[in-house]
Amino acid sequence: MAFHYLSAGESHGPCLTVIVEGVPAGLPLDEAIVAEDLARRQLKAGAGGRMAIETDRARILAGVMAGRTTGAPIALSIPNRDFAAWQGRAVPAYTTARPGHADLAACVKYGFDDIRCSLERSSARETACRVAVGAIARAFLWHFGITAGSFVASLGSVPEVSVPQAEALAFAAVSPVRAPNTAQEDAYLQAIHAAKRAGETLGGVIVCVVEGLPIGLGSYVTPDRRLDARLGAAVLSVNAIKGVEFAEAFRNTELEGSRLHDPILLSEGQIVRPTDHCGGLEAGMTTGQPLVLRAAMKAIPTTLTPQPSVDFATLTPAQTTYERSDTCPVPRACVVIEAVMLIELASALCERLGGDSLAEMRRRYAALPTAEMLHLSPEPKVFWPVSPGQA
Ligand code: EPS
Repeated sequence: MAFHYLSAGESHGPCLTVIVEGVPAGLPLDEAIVAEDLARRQLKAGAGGRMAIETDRARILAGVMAGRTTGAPIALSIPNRDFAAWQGRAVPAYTTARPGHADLAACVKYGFDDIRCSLERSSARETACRVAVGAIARAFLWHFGITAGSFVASLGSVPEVSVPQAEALAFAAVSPVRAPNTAQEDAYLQAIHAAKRAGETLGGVIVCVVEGLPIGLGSYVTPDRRLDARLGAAVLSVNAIKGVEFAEAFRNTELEGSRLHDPILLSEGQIVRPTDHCGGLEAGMTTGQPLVLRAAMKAIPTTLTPQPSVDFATLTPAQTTYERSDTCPVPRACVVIEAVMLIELASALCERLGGDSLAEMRRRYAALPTAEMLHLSPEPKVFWPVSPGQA
């Protein structure tokens, strides 16, 4: 499978490690390319003290020679700077589970007597690995004119406003909270400030848009090849993501069929789709329109405000305790959503094209069929001849 990855590493261990296989040979790649996306994930607004400690930089340990991928597995390592502070330190046991986190189920499932054994891995620190792999996918897809952007559509109780998509993406790219415009940016910053003062956390809705996709990535023929299902699974695998829709799928249920679906029109010999209610996917395949995914991120469970729980050590009622966390990781999570989507799309493009090197794939890409090439001259056929047993 192309762009298949496996990460390892704890939040406060020495480093995070990720191996990605199936990246075609010949892709220009260096640590600076990966560093760009890692820096985009490290937005300070809404982040806790940890972001001031880390300056994520991935070392490329394998799979790249003379500035290009070789087609061999790529190994990356991202040091945890905070490791130094934890090294050799006796840490008090953590035995009161946080509602909404992995804590309770993980201790029961794995038999841990200290929640730290699960929280170190269930921490969103791991998303740095996904962003590093996403940077490789982004660099690959760039050669085919495929790009991604994202913005925070709503945050906490600040409602969504209507902003033209291109405007929202351009503004968000330089916004400290990835807001779609100035008014939303001010409102998000205020909401984060208020939540921090109140010892609370905030969720939000993230919109990710991928442009430049060819028609026909993914397939309808088997459930596992449906790109909507694959993208949905990828995005739902990100910490604290609880819901996914393509375009405004839930609101679109209010529209009747003939008003909902995007007309197929002919304009100067070109097949065009004037609207994108489907969010760029029909029957699990790309339509060639922008792919629009919306993800709901819940308010994260580590709150300064105590929550009712039970202390496992004494089996007595207890309030959750707090060491350090983010107030609102929604702006940072935008970059993670982009990454997991780009990884899935890079994989689907490799499947569509076949081939082992970027140069070979670019030649194949140029030869992909387009809608304008369709000239059907069907003849009557017997699709299901009567077999002898049925006669
Ligand atoms: C996280 C808690 C915080 C976050 C962390 C995710 O870390 P710490 O426990 O060290 O204060 O900052 O996110 C990252 C470290 C990161 O790189 O995104 C959690 O509990 O999930």
